Amino acid sequence: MARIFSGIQPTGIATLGNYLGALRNWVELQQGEDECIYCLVDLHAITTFQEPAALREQTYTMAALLLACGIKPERSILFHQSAVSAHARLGWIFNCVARMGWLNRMTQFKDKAGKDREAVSTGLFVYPNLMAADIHAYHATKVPVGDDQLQHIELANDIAEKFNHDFGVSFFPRIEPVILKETARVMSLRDGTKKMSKSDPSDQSRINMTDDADMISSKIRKAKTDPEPLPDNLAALAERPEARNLLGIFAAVSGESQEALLARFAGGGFGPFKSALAEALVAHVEPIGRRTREYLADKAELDRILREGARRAAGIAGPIVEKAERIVGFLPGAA
Ligand code: AQP
Repeated sequence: MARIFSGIQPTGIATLGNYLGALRNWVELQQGEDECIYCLVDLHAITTFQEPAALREQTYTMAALLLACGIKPERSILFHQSAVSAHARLGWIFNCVARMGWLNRMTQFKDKAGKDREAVSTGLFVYPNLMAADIHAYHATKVPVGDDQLQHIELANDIAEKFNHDFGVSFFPRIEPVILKETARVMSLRDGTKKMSKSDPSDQSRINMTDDADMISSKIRKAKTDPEPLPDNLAALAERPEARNLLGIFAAVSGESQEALLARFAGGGFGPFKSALAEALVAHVEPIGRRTREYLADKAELDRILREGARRAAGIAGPIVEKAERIVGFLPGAA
């Protein structure tokens, strides 16, 4: 049995991108024999400013959404990161192991900081060290990720290797990224070259997993496309990112292949295609939104689930991080 770790930032409402790229795979992984640990990474969330009341609400909503997607708390460990101090403790040790040069190469930092590198938080820069700590604190060896996260997994392995080498131990194992068959990269509805993001300033750029039927239909109707009719083959979509994105979404939520969908809609404009897509999306997303609202109506139960998850998570990570602290040379603290 291996241990799987994955996290999501409570920086907004999970989008269709988060769902197709991560959450539905998390649910599937629960069916296997590996132990699954799923974390609401609120420490990561504050690397960009979060209004405190909003952060609290977003954390509850994300917990409710994961449950609504099918995460079973009796099967998987579900908790919020700040509740388990092992993450921050190991994150600090890793800040002292990772090298500036390594972090300078991280493309996600470059993307998120943009031209304003001097003004972003130092937390955003060391984000990958904390991500490495999240995984290594559990000796997790499998991490389901999208292709955008592969560089961070490589860095987590470099950090573990340097730690092991510097202290003459073989304490942290190698991590294998789990690339799931259809780790779809879902793009913005406004710009097919930009990833769909829960913190994009434009709500029209994304489908939130809590959007109702009218909202989903309206966003798809207004989604950017081009004036050409739909072609009869995939190769012809190479230079049409918005059309390719909508087709990818349609295939992912309907279970039909992209080729079969093109065969059905080739030669026509986007009108009928978008109506059928909206219908498929509503059938998929609306029940999840409804269940999310049901879970959200009982915050005491969400608190109970998260507290129990944190207790189990701390039971695994606590002893591992304590051992790392002894390896580093820290004296034991309070029992
Ligand atoms: N558009 C996407 N398509 C496919 N997968 C995606 N993921 C995110 N966006 C897409 C996957 O969702 C998981 C959790 O992501 P995260 O919350 O840790 O951070 P992120 O990747 O930065 O996601 P967002 O939505 O863009 O958040 P913000 O706006 O806060 O930065 C990851 O496995 C990710 O691959």
